[in-house]
Amino acid sequence: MKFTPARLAELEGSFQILKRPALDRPAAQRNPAVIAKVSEMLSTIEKGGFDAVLSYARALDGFESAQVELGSADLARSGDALSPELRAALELGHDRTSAFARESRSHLVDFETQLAPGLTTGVRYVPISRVGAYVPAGRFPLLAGAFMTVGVAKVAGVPTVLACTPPRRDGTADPAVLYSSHLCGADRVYVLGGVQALAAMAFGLLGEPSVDMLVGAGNAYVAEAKRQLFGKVAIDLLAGPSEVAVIADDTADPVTVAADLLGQAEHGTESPAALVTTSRQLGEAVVTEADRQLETLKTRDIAGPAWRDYGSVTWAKDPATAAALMDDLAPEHLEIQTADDEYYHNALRNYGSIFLGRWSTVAYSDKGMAGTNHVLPTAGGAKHSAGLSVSRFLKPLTYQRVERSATPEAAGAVETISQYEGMAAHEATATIRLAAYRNSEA
Ligand code: HSO
Ligand code: ZN
Repeated sequence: MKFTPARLAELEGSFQILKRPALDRPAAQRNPAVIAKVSEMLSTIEKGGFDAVLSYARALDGFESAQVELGSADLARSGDALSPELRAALELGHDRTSAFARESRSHLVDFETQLAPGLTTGVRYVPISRVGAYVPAGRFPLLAGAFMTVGVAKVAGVPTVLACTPPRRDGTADPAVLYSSHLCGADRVYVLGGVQALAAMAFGLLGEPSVDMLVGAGNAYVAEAKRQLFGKVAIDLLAGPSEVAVIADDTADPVTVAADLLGQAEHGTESPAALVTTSRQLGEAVVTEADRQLETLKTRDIAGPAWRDYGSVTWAKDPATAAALMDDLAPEHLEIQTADDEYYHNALRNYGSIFLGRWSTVAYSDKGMAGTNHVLPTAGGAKHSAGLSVSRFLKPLTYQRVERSATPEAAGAVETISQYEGMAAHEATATIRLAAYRNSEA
């Protein structure tokens, strides 16, 4: 998350950077070594099939003879290993994300319209048939991951949803990840990680036909594999390091703002966190407070370098400048903690998901409690894309029904256009209909 120099030049004199990131390199830069490694792995797996998948699993995950494919009975049993509190929390997250997805689904309504006499056109929403979800469990097992991908796909009506999640050191998957996949109705779950998992789903190496779409976040290798498989399959988006940004004014609490910035900085040492504030005093207090909180934070080895290298605090002279700066950053997550949150809600256009008011925090969405999806565009992708949602799993398929009465106008225009283009065969399809129209009764 970096301001673009042109935008900064435009706003010159209206802002001041109070804390600058230590590194200038964008966190989401693609790494040539990763690109080359992924490309080699994909072609090896495409040629070598499931054996190649297993040998990568062994080499990269130290995977031994654990069970790769889990059926619904194994998944259902995974809940037994969890505390009742954790089960209840996961059930709540699943209930809320599926309720939000169902409500979103209900607003995507098939329609039909008559554009001219005898010309009816319309849309039918049809789910993608086969989806493969990657449920990451790298440094942290992200337990709500399946809700956002598997669960939302199921609400969209996707008939077959496969999920892959990486093995732990002992070759088994995290039982809480499995339980959340079970709650979502995953059809099958495979204990497979990284590039080999995505390749196995995309090339149809799991005793199943290949999937039509790959979804879900992961590390740089996972993102690169999705990028290289795009075209063969659809993908949701290419997620880089998770990001957070906050707009706060003098009414905000520096302890809360600092905690929320560190909250996402914890994802990785390259996770950006940006504060834009109309109060210098608040900005300075957050810098002090973040350092203080880092002293005792258990994950300070990750959040500390992230905040040092990719953390920023910028003072803006007024709300309009703050909004312009933030729209330029286009952050994945955006919190608003001000006296007039709705001003920003109305003014801003570029963000993955917005959290309005001091009681809203990104972690609520991260863990499924807000119902919204946590698979969101990063690295400025919010300028052109929104996050994952039920609509992404539905194809708005169009249809048209043309009757005799619509023929003269449509066919005449098609003849004229086709003649100009030199497309004689196209022209003929209209001409024969025009002749049939003239020879038939109304
Ligand atoms: N912030 C991540 C999702 C997540 N964080 C889940 C914690 N758990 C991407 O939106
Ligand atoms: Zn998070």
